[in-house]
Amino acid sequence: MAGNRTFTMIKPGAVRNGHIGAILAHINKGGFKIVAMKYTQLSKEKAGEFYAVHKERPFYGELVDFMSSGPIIAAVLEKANAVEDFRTLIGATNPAEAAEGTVRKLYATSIGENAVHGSDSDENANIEANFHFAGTEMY
Ligand code: FUP
Repeated sequence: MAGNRTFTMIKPGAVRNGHIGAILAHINKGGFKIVAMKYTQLSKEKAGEFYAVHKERPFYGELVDFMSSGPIIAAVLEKANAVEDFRTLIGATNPAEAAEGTVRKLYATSIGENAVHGSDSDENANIEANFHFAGTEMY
């Protein structure tokens, strides 16, 4: 059975470009309830840990530098079929390939600076939510 929670980050580029409010409104209009949220900045070490699965990829260093370059919004979202529906809402990893009206099509500037993160499985949603939030911070 598909889970009902996913984890997202509004990445430093979208925060710098003033898109926090528009992206949160888009998420709410998409039917997601915010069950946890914080405005925070990842250290290089924490960003490296979060993206450890990409350690061997050529873009890993740039990804870690970018994700620790400024504040982010981290949030846990709730909706039926949350992981899949949120990935539909945000669009393809590369904004050039993202569907019209998706968050990445509207607010991302490149594949590396692609506005938002969305978990890719229920298992990772749970791991990522717990990476950023204590159980008592999720409502
Ligand atoms: P997604 O699940 O859509 O966030 O995409 P991935 O897990 O494949 O990639 C994670 C992050 O790595 C992306 F958000 C941006 C970065 N990335 C690149 O910079 N270049 C690439 O070719 C692929 C990913």
